[in-house]
Amino acid sequence: MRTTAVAHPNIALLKYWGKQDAPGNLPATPSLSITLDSLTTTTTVAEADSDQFRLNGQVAADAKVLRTLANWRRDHPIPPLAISSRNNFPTAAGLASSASGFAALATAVDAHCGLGLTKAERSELARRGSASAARSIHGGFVTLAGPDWRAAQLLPGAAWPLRVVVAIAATGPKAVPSTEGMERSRTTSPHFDAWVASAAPDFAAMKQAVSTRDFAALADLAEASCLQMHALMFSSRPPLLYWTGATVECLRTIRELRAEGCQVFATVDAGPQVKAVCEPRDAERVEAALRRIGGVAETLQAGLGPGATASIQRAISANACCSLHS
Ligand code: 2P0
Repeated sequence: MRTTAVAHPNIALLKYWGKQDAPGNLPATPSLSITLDSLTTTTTVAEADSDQFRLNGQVAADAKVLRTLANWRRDHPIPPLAISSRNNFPTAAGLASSASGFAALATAVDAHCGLGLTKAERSELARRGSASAARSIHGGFVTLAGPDWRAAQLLPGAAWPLRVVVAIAATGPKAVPSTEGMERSRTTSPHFDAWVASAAPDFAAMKQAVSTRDFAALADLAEASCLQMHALMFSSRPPLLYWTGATVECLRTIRELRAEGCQVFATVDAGPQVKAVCEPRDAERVEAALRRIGGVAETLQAGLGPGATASIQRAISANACCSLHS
């Protein structure tokens, strides 16, 4: 028996950067994200003699995956697993591959081992692997906030079908992984307490902007959260600078487009990629403008996508199998 799960990355519009000084991989701040559609992580699990992990076809000694499985086994009966995971987009380059990765893994393990988890419980499992992964359990607009730190859907994607244009400025893995970077910011940036203090009112305002489909308010709040997070990164010691020159050019171009009347705003995560969130009618114009920027290797577009799902394949004979969808 094998189980395959599919999950999509999410892009935070209100950012999570920094953890609580407590067990459970709990964020220090609430966050709000959109789950994408065309970027996909597909993860298959099957029982094995010992845990094995392959990423994009290569054996990978991923300590975070093995540590997370050990953490899950404290609460759930999970046998040794052979795990094979594939991304159809660059891994570990600020495109949220750990979010879709741990959401797919939690979903595959839940279905494969018959754990019978609710979505909220699956979100908690995913969060223990990577906090942003808690949000990829759900589709559309998603919140992750205390006190339980289990993600919830705020609005389905179909209710406000925004588009996301991604400008890829570099495809290599990032210099400082997110977990290490956010711990550096928490312990060294003089602005960390101000970041945490502003999160609750910004979260309430952004929930309101999404609920009322107020694009201008969402744009202002999302750009402020993004730039405040990068200010936190710049002010860490040693500083975290994930941007390239192309990142800055994309940000400037998106500002100009907005000034010309395009319904678009920018957000950047722990990498150089720029995500332009826009109304569908402006997506082609935004993509064409970003593609012209020197240093932008490629652009891609996504819509808002669904949450993570799994299907179980039971072998009946060498040539046939049946699928059960959950
Ligand atoms: C986010 N990021 O809210 C923010 C914005 C990157 C920038 O969540 O330590 O891989 O595994 O919980 O979830 C990236 O951090 O970190 C992230 P861990 P994660 O999407």
